[in-house]
Amino acid sequence: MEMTLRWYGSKFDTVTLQQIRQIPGVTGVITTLYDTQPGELWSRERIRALKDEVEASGLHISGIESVNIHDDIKTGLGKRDEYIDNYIKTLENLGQEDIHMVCYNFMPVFDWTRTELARVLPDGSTALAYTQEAVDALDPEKMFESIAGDMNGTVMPGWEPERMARVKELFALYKDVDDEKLFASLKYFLEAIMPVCNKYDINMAIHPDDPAWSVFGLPRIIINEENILRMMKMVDDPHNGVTFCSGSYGTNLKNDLPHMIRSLKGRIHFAHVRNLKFHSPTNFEEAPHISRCGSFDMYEIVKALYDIGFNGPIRPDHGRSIWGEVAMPGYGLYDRALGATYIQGLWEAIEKSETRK
Ligand code: DNO
Repeated sequence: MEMTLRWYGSKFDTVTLQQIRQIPGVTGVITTLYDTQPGELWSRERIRALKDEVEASGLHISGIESVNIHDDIKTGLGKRDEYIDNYIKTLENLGQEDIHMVCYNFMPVFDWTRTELARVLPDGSTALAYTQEAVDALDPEKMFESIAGDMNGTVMPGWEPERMARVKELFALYKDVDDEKLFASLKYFLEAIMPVCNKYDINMAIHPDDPAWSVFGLPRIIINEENILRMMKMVDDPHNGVTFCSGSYGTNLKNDLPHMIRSLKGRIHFAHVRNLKFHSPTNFEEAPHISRCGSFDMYEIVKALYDIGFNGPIRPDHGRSIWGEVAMPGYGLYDRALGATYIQGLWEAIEKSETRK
């Protein structure tokens, strides 16, 4: 595995490449052209400029999170073929710049959903949190407004104000889209892009829906083992793989995370590792990474990744806000740096105990 950190680019991130470079063991960043819109073609020049900037700091680009998918592709409507062509050309440009992993998601309307961005924990730190009760009580059109005040002036991925201004229109687009239709759109998209992925050896890593169930009555398909295996079989190519995100699949306590990792051997191209603490099955917060602070056995998660020979990029996921840091919720420096060193500690211990047997 390679330890990485997500970075949104110098115009958007409160964390600098120089700071990331000083986190022990982190050698790469997972980044994006954050100001591009879904459906837009990424030029080779812009990709190269991003790459040059990252490399000048002594790091490298380990993958992209995300090249977002236009809603016409997800719904199968409108200009989907045009947007797929742009996606293919973007992948080609990434491949030519030697970038080989792309994370994306197929969630309708909302990307990941949290109902609180700054729940205060007993130690005074704050964390992102979710309660189903809050979602059920909310008019979906008010979702953005309800959390916007806690974004610390940042633009959060999937919650871009321009996108949220169109929320009503977006809901209307998905009116006739159910799980089957979404699966069919995903298949159509994957079949179209696999040739370019094969040509440039680009691993596509679909991100799970977070939380891993339907919100606001919208279809959600990347939620459990059965559905991911279905997705991988319907376009059976090793480049069609997943981002294993413990914090997203883990929202549903029925998902057995180490077991899922083992069943996805060879197809996990990217890993997000984070812990959650549950107060009830539908009320949880994003806890510090270490096992004793949350509900997951992080040793078992990392051990499963080790056992399947996972060798892709891995990153700590959302961190709490600690030590007074003001950053994009979930994406400050300090708690994620602690997460990165903790995961590496687990990995080293597992590796040594396995190889010295
Ligand atoms: C949230 C992230 C997601 C993820 C996208 C991938 O913090 O995990 O926004 O990056 O769903 O496309």
